[in-house]
Amino acid sequence: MVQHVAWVITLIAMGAVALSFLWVAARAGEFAEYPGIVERAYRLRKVLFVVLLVVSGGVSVLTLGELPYATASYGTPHEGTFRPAQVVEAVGSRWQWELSPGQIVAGRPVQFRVTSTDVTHGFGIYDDAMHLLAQTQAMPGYTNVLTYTFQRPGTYHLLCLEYCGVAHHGMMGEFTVTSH
Ligand SMILES: [Cu+2]
Repeated sequence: MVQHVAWVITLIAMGAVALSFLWVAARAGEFAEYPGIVERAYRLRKVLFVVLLVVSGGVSVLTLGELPYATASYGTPHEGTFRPAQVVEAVGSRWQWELSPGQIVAGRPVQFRVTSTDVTHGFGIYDDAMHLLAQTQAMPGYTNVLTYTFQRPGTYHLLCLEYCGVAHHGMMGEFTVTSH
């Protein structure tokens, strides 16, 4: 039913677009009769183009300065603070998680390299209040990279987020994030 409605709306919209094209094509010659109107239209177009450039350029400069996601490294080489992310291998198997190394330091990005030895699992990282912090799929034959920076030391939990068999609900893990 919904698809039917969508199809009818699409047909009507396509018809409207086609009609407006025909209307413009039919009237294309008319405006040439008014002196100066074409030149004025071109001038307006130039002004609008410059406005568009200035606005889009400004918005780009203002919003693209910072990546909206965590970078894989900390600092930059020439700042002398470059420290690569902590790489942690995360392997899911029915019905447990294995992290190596199991020790993680707060304040530095962690690059989880997530895979599975059997079926697809959901690798979900939770804080001690059981708020989901980050997640990706653990798939056999693939390594999914998940980068996350733990801001506070403490105990964190892993839960499987994808049904993987009878003991799926018990597929939990735990790890500690230390301050240094
Ligand atoms: Cu599961």
